[in-house]
Amino acid sequence: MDKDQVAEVLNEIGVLLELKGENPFKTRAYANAARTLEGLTEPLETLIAEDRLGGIKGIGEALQEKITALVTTGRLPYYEELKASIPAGLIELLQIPGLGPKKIKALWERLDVTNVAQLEAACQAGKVAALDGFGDKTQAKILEGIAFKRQYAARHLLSEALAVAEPILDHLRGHPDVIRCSLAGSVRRFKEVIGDIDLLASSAQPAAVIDFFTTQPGVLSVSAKGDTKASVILTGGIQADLRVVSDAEFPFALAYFTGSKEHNIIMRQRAIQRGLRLNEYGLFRSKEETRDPALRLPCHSEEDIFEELDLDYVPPELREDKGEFTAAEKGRLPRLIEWTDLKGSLHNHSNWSDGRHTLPDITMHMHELGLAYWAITDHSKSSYQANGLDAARVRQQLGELRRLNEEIAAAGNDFRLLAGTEVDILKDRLDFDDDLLAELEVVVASLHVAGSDEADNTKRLIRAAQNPFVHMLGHLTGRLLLEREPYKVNQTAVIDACADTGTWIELNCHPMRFDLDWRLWQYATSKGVKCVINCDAHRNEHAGYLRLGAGVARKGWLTKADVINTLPLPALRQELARKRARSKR
Ligand code: DGT
Ligand code: CA
Ligand code: CA
Ligand code: ZN
Repeated sequence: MDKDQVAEVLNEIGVLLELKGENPFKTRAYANAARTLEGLTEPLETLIAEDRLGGIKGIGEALQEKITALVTTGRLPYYEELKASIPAGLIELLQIPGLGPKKIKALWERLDVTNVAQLEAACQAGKVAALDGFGDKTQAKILEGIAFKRQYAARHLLSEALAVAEPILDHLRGHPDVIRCSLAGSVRRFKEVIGDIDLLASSAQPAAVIDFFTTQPGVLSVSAKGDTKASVILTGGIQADLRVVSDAEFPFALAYFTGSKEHNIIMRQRAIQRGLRLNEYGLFRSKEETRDPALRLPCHSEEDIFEELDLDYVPPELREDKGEFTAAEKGRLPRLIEWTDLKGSLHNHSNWSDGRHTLPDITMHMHELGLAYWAITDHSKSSYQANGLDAARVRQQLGELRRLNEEIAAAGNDFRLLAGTEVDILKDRLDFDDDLLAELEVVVASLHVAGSDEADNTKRLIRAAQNPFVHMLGHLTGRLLLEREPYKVNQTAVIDACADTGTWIELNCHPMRFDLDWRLWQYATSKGVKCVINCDAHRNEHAGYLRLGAGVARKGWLTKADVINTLPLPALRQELARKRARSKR
């Protein structure tokens, strides 16, 4: 264990002792020792090796023994026994704002409360207010704290995190004391669902930057604030952490706090293999843990760190220990797609089904965005709750789209609407006949009402892929992140069927979907399956999902060549014709 981890254990021991009602001097000694350790400039390993722990003020014999055990073995039986002697739920109560060890001890002893649920029930029954030293006000505050905790402990959509983090990042960038700053953590890695937001800045005036951060608009409350780091809760209940480091440390801290943990572990091992040490403070010419600037290799960017470890630069999205090291060693990392490579979206809705905007509105908006094409794929008739179109209305819409395209062409513009459908995959057939599908330029097939049987769902999707008029499968698993589990389906079997039939698979970039999942794209492309990054837009604003979708596609190792809607219109039309031509042969 390093000293921060040891300090954390000591702090926790202090709290546990307080919960047990130990005398305050003893409990405070642990908290003090923890603080002392955090302030040390030398690694604990060195102090122990040279037998100098005892020379540090406030660290007596008993503490020396415990610290040594933690550093050398990573374990401390005393701590483990202490922890086991207290209900786990009590420790969790400590995270509720306004509840300290003393109050928790009283609740435990007098009301037999040992977890959040029991505490909530006791508050609602008015039992907490009746206790000596509590009262109505405290009880109300505890209930508020429980609600708050529940909200921010949750996980959040990437899109929501970006929406609150990016403005703050922009403000930080504009602050005169900020030299460099960046997102870090899972948000920088573009995980579809995130725990908290991590921000990193470099500055010679960290305290000023921290003050600025904690007073940003959108900060609901400040959970922790020190000289170089702070945690706040933002609108929507998302926690954000900012760390401020020196500019020399910035690249190392950025690499460290970007993670993932799994990726970091391999990076650290590679450093050790080269007789170096890598941590959040630097890459050091040292065989043991250190943060001594004199031993630090001069890396000015993350690129330099990777180079020192004989690796090509690994983009943040790929830092999941899913093959990036093998590829980066051999110079075989893919050149990832950029969102500006995308020329349009092939799965979108209009007010003809459940979309918001009219066809002329959509035309104007997407043309103005600089896109080359936009497919209208409204729902088919079985999706009656989404106002799905029957065959007659599809043909009527087709006429309207032709007329709009003629207008666009007459005005000398190259932008085009593409006529399509999102046809429902029913139990034993598609919602439209092949004759109608053959009249449409773009056909997306989606399973909207799945059954509970995996084999059956899989069979339905495979049959859809086998239809020569179906270009692509939409949102393959139907998942809604943080809301609805994917339906049961053998995804690799469906991918194999798409490979066999020349069917594309959508990466639906609605922020609750990102379906097909990024973890499966390496498999899909290895089979030769192409991706289509689709907005599934129901409003014009949803065109912005393309940027998110491209980020998630990068996470799936996708290149421009893997993605159909990077093609300009003439080439796209050729590709759209390919599967149909193949079935005629
Ligand atoms: P999240 O917030 O749950 O979505 O995921 P992350 O990856 O943002 O995780 P977080 O916020 O706990 O920490 C940010 C990064 O800091 C993480 O990706 C890697 C680094 N990190 C944090 N704790 C550790 C650790 O104990 N060991 C290592 N190697 N890295 C860590
Ligand atoms: Ca995080
Ligand atoms: Ca964090
Ligand atoms: Zn749709």
